[in-house]
Formats: sequence, C-alpha cells, structure tokens
Amino acid sequence: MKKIFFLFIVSLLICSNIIAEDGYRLWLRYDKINNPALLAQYKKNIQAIAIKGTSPTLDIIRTELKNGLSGLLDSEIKITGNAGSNAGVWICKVADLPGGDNNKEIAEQLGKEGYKIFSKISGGKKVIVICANTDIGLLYGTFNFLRLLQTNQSIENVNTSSVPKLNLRMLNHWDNLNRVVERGYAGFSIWNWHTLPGYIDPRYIDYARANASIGINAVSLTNVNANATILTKSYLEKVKALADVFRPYGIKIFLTARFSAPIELGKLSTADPLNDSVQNWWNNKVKEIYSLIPDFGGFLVKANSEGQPGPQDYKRTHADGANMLANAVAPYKGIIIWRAFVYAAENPVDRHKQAYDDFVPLDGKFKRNVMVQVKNGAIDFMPREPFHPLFGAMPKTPLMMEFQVTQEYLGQATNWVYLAPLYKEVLNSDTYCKGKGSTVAKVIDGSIDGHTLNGMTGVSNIGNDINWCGHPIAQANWYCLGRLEWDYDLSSEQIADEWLRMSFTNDAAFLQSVKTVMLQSREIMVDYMNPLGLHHIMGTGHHYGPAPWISNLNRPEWNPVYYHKADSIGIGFNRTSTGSNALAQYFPEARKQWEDINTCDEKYLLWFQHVAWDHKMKSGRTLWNELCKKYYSGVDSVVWMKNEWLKQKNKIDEQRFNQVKMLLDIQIDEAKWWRNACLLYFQTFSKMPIPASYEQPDKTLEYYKSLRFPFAPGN
Ligand code: BDP
Repeated sequence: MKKIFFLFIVSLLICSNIIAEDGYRLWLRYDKINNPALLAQYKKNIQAIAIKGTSPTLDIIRTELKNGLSGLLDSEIKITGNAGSNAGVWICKVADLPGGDNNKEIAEQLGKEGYKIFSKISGGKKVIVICANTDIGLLYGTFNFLRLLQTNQSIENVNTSSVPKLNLRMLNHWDNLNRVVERGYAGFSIWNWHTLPGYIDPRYIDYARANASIGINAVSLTNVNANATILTKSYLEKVKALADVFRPYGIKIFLTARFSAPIELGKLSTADPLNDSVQNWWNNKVKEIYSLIPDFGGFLVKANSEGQPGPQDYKRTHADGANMLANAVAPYKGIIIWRAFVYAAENPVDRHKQAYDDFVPLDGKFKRNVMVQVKNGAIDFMPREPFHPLFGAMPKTPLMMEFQVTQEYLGQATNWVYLAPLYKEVLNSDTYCKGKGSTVAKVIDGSIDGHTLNGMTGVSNIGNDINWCGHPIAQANWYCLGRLEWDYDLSSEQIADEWLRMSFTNDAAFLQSVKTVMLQSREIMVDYMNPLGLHHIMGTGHHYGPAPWISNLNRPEWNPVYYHKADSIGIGFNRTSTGSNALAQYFPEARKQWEDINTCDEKYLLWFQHVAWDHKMKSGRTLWNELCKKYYSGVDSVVWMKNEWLKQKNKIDEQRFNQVKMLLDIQIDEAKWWRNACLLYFQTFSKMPIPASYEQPDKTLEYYKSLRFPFAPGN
C-alpha cells in the first residue's frame, strides 16, 4: 500500500513538472512543440537525418539530435549515415556536398567554425542541409537548427548561415581549488577536483553542451587570484580529464598561472621573468602540460594587481612578464592572456587612470601570441561604466574584452538583471580612435588594427546549484555572453527572445511582457543602485548592499567616499582637466560627450563631474531632486517587474514561477535598502529634503550603517 502511494506521489510530481523544472536543463529543454501546425511542418521535413562519418563530435551531434528531436517532436527520428537515403535532413561537410566548385565559395565564407543551413531539391525531393567545413562547425549548425525549432521558426524555406565574429569566445571561472568561487553566488565550483580525474561528473558534459550551443570555445578553469597547485602533476591530470571531455565540443582549456610558481613549486629563488632558470622552469612546465593536453589554450594571468605577484616585483614590466610566458607556449601555438586590471595603493593617481598609464607605454612590446585582457570599464564591473580608455589606445596589441557575468556589483544572486544591454552599450561605444565608427567592438575584433588574435570573455556565474546560476534569470546572462561573443551585432531583444522561448515558453503574451522586463531590468538596477554615474558605493569586501559612507579602509581607492566625493557643495568625481583629468585618456571626440558639465551625458554625470546639489538638470529638477527621482523610480520599477511576473502564473511551471516571485520580493526590499541608505547618507551633505510626495525612509541612517553580513557569499 505504502509503495503504491509512493509511486502515485512520484508520478504526480513528474506530471506536474515539479521535478523537471529545476532549471538544470538550461535553454536546452527540448519539450514537445505545442503548436500543432509547426509540429506537423517539422515532422514532415525531418523524417530522418543523414550524417556521414564518425568522430567524437559527430557522435555528440547524433546524440543531441536524438534527444532533442525525440523531445521536441515527440517521435523517434531515424539517424542514418547515408545522405542518399530518404533523409529529409543532411548534415555534411561542405567538401562532401554535391555541386563541386560552387561549394568553394561556401567553404571560404564559413571558415573553421561557421555553418550554413539551407533547403534544396535533391532527386526531386526537398532536403534541408546543415553544412560546415569542420565537425565543430556542424555541431554549431546542429545547435542552431534545434534552436530554430525550439523558438518555433518555420523551416520550410530555411536559408541561414553564420560565422563567428570573434575567434576566442571564452568563459573565465574564478573557481578556487577548495571549490569556493570568488564572487560566485550559485553554490560551489562545478569542478570537483577531489574526484577528478577518475570520476567524470555528467555535469561536465552538460556544461560543455551548453557552452557549445552558444558558441563558447574556451574556458579558463581557475581563479585569476591563482593557486600554483593547479600546475602540479596530479592537478594537471585532473585538468587533462576535463580537456578530454571538452575537446569534442570545440572547447579549449586555459589555466591561470601564478607568477611566483617557479618559487613555490620549482624551489627557485626568484620568479624574475628575465632570469634563465625561470624561463626554463616555465618551458618545462608548459612542455609537461602540452604532453597531457595537446590543444591547451595557454595561460590567463593576473599579475601585480591586488597583491598578486608579478614582474614588477623584479622591476620588470608587464610586457617582460607576458613575453616570458609567451616564449614558453609559442612552440605549441599557445597564447598568453595578460590582464590589464591593475592599480596600486602607493599610486595617488585616480584609479581610473592607472591601467592606461601602465599599459599604453607597453604597446608594441608584447610578443605576437599575447593578448591584453581589459575589463569593460576602468574601475570594476559597475552597473554602468563608460568604456575603458585602453580600448583604441593600444593599436599594436590585440585587446580582449572582459565582462563580468557573475553579479558581483549587480545584486548578486537575488536580483533580476539581464546584462546584454550593458554588454552592448560598451561594445557599441565609439572610441573614435580611428575616427567616427571606431567602436569598442571593432577594436576587439581586430578589424581596426588588423589583429587576427581576437576575443571576448566573461567572468562566469556558474556554480553547483541545481540551476547552475542561482537566479533562474541569471542563466540568460551566460546565454547572452556566448551569443554576443559569437555575434556582437545581435540585439539584446533578439537574444532575450530566444532565451525566453527556449527556457520558458513560446507564448506570445508571456514573451511580450517578460521581454520588456528583461530589457529594462539593467536600467532599473542602475536607478536604484548607482544612478547618474555614481559608482563603487557598495559594502566592503562582500560588495553586498549599499555602504557609501565607508571611509576607513587601508587603501584609499577601496573606500566608497573616494568615488562619490560628496561634500556640502555637491557630489561626483571631477575627472575633467580641473580634476584628475582621466578624461584626457579618451580621444577628443569621445571626451566631448562628458567634459562640459552642462552638456555631459547625464548617465555619466557624477562619474566625470563634481556637481552642485542645486545644479539644474535637463529635466529642470535640481541634481538632488533628480537623484531622489531616480532612486524612487528604480524601486517603483522593481514593483512593476514583480507585477508583470505575477501575470505569468499559469503560463509557466510553478517551480520557477514561485522561485522568481520570491526573489523579486527580495529584490524590492534590496532596492528600497539601496534607495534609503544612499539618500539618507547623501542628505547629510545636501541638507535637502526628500520631496514630500515620496514615501519617506522608515529606518534611520544609523540603522543602515549598523548592518553586517559576515557570511555574505562569494567573498
Ligand atoms: C574585483 C573583485 C575581485 C577580483 C578582481 C579581479 O572584487 O574579487 O579578484 O576584481 O578582477 O572585481 O581581479
């Protein structure tokens, strides 16, 4: 009796999707198409699929299609090896396509990773062809084909091709070997070093599938605050096991290199990059790595930054350090990705200027297999930053873009923020380095300065939470990073649309409402956290919540007061020529939009200007009233987000509906907390009232100042 009851409960749970919709399947859900006309069209066109050849990647394609189509079409699709058979879909190399010379052009156009999907008549019968020059191209084409179905596109006359705009499309994990993820809000690291290499967690495979489905082709496994242990033999064997899993998905592994490893592991007395024994130590280490992982990507290095060792410890330059490592990996076609995120406590210069000051003089001094990785802005992944002035300023050096996907400064695991608009805002910014139209995107794709090494990365938001990213909506940020790395011209809207359809439903009303929320979510967050160019005013260490009052940290540039500079006259960091003159690091045309207090783009006003409390804004309000307006409308908008979400109740599964609903309640509370704490604190300088029409803060500034979060995650 008990057993029957148990089985009854289990089947009830399965039927009501309570077990299934835990978010684990990401955007690769493959549930049955519920549009009967489309389902019929798909079934008619895809009766069988022919794939010629064998390889680990082709096997992956077969499995993905089998699983994907049996779910989407709810019927078994035959997969054969022979294109001449009855198959309605052919998956084949361009070289194997009938048509001889005509295919040369396609081959050239598609390159190593591109794919083309088109329909044609063969033997009087229509077939859909997915072609590419390589197995990996075919895998990308397959995922795209499945996406067409998942997003309910007609495949009747399909004709689409796609080639990635960037070569290195990367994800950087900040995972420590003890599995704590620096700035991670989705549990512990997915890399279980203890059970590797013997145990291959199926999750590694699903991770690789997810990355390949959006075109990510490189991952750095370990924290940039590196631990040399990853370079020891036993750990390299673990890394090799992961590399073997990822290889057929087209994903290369990079590791973070601790600059002092020759001392820590090699027992040398120095890590001086110009010392021969140091060079030899790295040469041997690299040889060992490539003997295990022949397609190892190379090293990602954080040096002389926030306490990390580096070449400057030996009075050498960043170029000396990078080039020494570049020598070691060059024989194997490896590359060095050297981070430009540097600033020094001893340096009294505006932190905004320091990376530029250090790196611009080194332009032209890096070896050909070095890329310099630059964060999107000069401070640190704030909700809004102007683009980093290094973009466009180092024409002889390939610059790699570093975004942050994990929401260190953007509400961590509890706030819904869709980051494509942030990424696009930076990529579309005009550096004017070679005149109008020299966007950041064109700097990093190498087209402006003729670099073939090019790439983009994001700091991962992935952990071992069942849904990978903590907040169900945070999956969209992993997704959009990959999609933009593949094609930075895709719109935020298109990416949100795809992701929502694949992750939730194709229901038109759902899409219309939730897409609107997605697209506005970042601006809303800016409003309730860091409006009008405010930045770096968060809690110390864990970076959770507001703390603009902090002024007692050891390093001046760690203190929020360093950044907002509120006083009795006004607020904001004067970075014009009468202040730190960080503006001088931008090209004149770019500078123009920010240098005059009266015409400065207000989104960046307090980033570049110290502005009087009664300064008249474009709206006609005083700065103080505008600040109040922004903070209040930010909170109101989160309430609106929740109301929009509540409308989705019966449109999607209960599990994720409830999860997001509860998180939105937390987000409302946190938005109010940001608003109240910041306004009460800034009011101590402005001495102006919060307009009476607004609901007044219900707690005191002292209360907000007294809050402590000793166990906030990710720190
Ligand atoms: C900051 C993080 C810190 C990272 C650092 C970096 O707070 O944890 O180590 O960036 O990028 O945003 O190196």
